[in-house]
Amino acid sequence: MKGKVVAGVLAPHPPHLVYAENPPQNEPRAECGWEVLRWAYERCRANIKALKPDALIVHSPHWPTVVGHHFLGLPHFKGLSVDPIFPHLFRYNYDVNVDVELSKSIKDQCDQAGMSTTLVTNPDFRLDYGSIISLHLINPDWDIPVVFISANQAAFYFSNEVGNQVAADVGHATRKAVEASGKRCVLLASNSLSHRHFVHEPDIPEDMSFERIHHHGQYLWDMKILDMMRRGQCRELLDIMPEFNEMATAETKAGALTWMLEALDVPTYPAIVHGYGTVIGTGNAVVEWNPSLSQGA
Ligand code: 2X7
Ligand code: FE2
Repeated sequence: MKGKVVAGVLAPHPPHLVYAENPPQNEPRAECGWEVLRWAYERCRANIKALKPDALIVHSPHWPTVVGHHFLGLPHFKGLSVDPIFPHLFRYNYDVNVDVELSKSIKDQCDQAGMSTTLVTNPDFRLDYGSIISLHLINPDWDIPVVFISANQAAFYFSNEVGNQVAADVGHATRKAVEASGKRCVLLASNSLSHRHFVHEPDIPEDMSFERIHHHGQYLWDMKILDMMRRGQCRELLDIMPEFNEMATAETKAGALTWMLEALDVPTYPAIVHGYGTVIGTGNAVVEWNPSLSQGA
């Protein structure tokens, strides 16, 4: 049977969201915080769980690689993930099962397309916090095998246009590998939208009286992008992605959203925006592309 990308999620990874959920894996404790985004994740999580996917595939800016893309080549990783900027919010004990077969077949498809790839076989390799956070928020039970894809830094070393193309190429390779695998997969683009953030934090990090967008221009850009998603204008969105990255200092610069939209074959049906909220001034949205739920898909 032909495999399929059954859904894609824009799954932002501010560590604050895991902190505020107080899961047993995370050491720090919170009182509350960022509820609108966390409730958005709750709704999205239910839809994704109902699909019963065979694997979750995540692309994260916090696994940056300069030479090509890297993939996990071992079935199991266990360790402590600490956010280097917010260690008081995120010290998370992870225990992750990898779909190595799928990981290697995406790598092979990238190789065949002429890209440079590396397979990670160091059992002590520390998994990036962006991937861990998005995966936790979509599936806190951790009962679905995962594939991690690193973020090549072409946008930073060359240009936003080159970065967008590289991410698109990995998206096409991912789709081919999923189809050949016979598996039903959900993709997670692990990133915020606009990404300028405040450099001071309140004494109580979850004090929501301090939480707001960093500046209005950033908010306007986020709303434009979300409006395009809701209208099914993903091709147009990909066309302006380089400008969005520049103007909103967007975290999409590292390629996760482009990768996912291309792997979804550039949806023309409306996305489900579960919610938007700021985290220390950055713009974040939980958005789902799920053809089984969207009219016109
Ligand atoms: O990595 C992040 C992020 N993307 C957004 C907000 C705050 C912290 O970390
Ligand atoms: Fe981030």
